Amino acid sequence: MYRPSRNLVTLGEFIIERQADFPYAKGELSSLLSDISIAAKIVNREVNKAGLVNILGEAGTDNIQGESQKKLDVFANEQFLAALASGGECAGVASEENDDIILFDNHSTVNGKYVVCMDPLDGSSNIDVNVSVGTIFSIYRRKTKNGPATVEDFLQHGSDQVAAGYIVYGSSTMLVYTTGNGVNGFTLDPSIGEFCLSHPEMRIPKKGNIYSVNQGNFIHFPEGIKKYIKNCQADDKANNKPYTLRYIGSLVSDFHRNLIKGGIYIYPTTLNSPKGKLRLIYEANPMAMIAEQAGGKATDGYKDILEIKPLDIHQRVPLYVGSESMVNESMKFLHEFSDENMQPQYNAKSVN
Ligand code: P6P
Repeated sequence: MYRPSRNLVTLGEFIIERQADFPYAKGELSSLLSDISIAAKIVNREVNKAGLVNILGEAGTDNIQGESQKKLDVFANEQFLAALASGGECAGVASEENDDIILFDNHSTVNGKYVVCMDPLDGSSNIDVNVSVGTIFSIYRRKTKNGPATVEDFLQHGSDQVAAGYIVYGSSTMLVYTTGNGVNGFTLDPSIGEFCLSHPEMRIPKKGNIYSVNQGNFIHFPEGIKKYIKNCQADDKANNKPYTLRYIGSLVSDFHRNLIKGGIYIYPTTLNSPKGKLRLIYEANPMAMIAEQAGGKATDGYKDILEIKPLDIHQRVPLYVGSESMVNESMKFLHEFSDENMQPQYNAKSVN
């Protein structure tokens, strides 16, 4: 009986291996995940030379090959849309870069079984200062059966996601995803151009000592979050405090570090973001699915993110995500010290 001698498992091999988790799937989800990984490799190549591109000319000008240069987030969006359109499994995309849903009208994709919500390049303002950025994606089976997808296909509860993941373009490039059977991380090996399994069965520590929040907004935070942050800073060695503040302004990177080390990421309501800043369907929901699948928790401060019914594809929500005990502790402070009226109300009138 042949036994492979190498212990390297590529993303493609892993997806095929795990296909058995989906008894009725005929490989469509596997193929869709592979389409995303191809676009990720192309985006990675451009992100890694972004500085060079800036030297060669500003976005909007022509590069030495005479191609018009695009802002990297527009470029990233185009790569993922192209890969998903040609892959044939995806009927449409809701993207941070597009006001409305993008429907693929070539025959194979109009009947594609899935739709994708994505933030093609989250944290892109960090590109010019060489700080890690990321792509976030969320996959649903369509609710509509034939013909073009409709916006209802994209406004499903996060608990209905069939897969969620992110790519972090950092010191190394990693793809982390879940299909509801745990979380696995793959590191891109540029020498072979493959994502290779490097972090099998990722679990977030129940407790951590890292909190990630933009303290510049402190005076506009709910009273309970002000008190929670002060509690994180307390001189309380018995409870491993003061915690460490780590916030780099890139959700994917802050989330990824906290997933590995334990910690909490908070973007609460603020004066400038009364509904929170993060977007429900292509930032909060995928991160919430990953967090829960890794043993963590994700809420809007009151309600599980995955239980919120989206009303608009660009709807914002407050986000508390990470180690379960830290999310619970932050919510205890929020409920005890904040005005109940601060609780997010989800109605069609104002969602953004
Ligand atoms: P602020 C990036 O724009 C982003 O959506 C997240 O990646 C990041 O965590 C957050 O916004 C940063 O927002 O207001 O702290 O600059």
